[in-house]
Amino acid sequence: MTTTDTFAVEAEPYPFEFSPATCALLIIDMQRDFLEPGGFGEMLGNDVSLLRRTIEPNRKLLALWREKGWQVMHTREGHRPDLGCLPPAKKVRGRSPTTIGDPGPMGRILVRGEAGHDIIKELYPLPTEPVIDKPGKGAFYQTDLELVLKNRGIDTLFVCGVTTEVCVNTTIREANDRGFRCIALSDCCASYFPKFHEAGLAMIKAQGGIFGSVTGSKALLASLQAREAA
Ligand code: C5J
Repeated sequence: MTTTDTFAVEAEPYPFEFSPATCALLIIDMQRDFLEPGGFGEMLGNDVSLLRRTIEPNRKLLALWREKGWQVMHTREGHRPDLGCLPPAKKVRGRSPTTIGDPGPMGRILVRGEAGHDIIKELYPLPTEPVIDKPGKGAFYQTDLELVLKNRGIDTLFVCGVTTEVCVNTTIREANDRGFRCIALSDCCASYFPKFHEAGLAMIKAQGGIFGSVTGSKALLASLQAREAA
């Protein structure tokens, strides 16, 4: 297969066509503080194993994308060390004694440069893969993601990461409004709340795919292998 080929993968609500030349794998916020035991997510009482289930399917997809030479991008949610990009309204959400910017188990919480803010080692970006540092939930808000995608000729996003109902959903909505075609990989996304994961996916694909499509990594890998074997 070449990058100028077009492909179709079984998806909901209907098969999803894409061209490798104009698609990117966008991996959202697979950060240590959200996923690792002993991180901020666990400190808040969340079961991080619900998120860790996505590591292996993400790893397989990332390996395939890299092998093919297709485009990969990563995001991280976090703030400048001086917290200049942290709105007071975001800082106080949760009314927790420990909030963004405070010392946490892996350094200052959601602060750029701190250990917990970094991406987990299993999915660590290569130097050639753009990492978008975002202060908000959506990856387009106050970042140069749109510019980077347009400069690379990308019109289609395969979206993975955490959490399904927050940063993944927000990013897909933002992308759709900006004219990008999006497909979420169900087993490569997760939430601390399984029912929110299901609802997050259901919202994307409802009403004829109102702002995106949904498939699983196995279906995607199978369709690429079948195509290769043909
Ligand atoms: C993300 C969050 N990445 N849930 N953040 O979804 O606060």
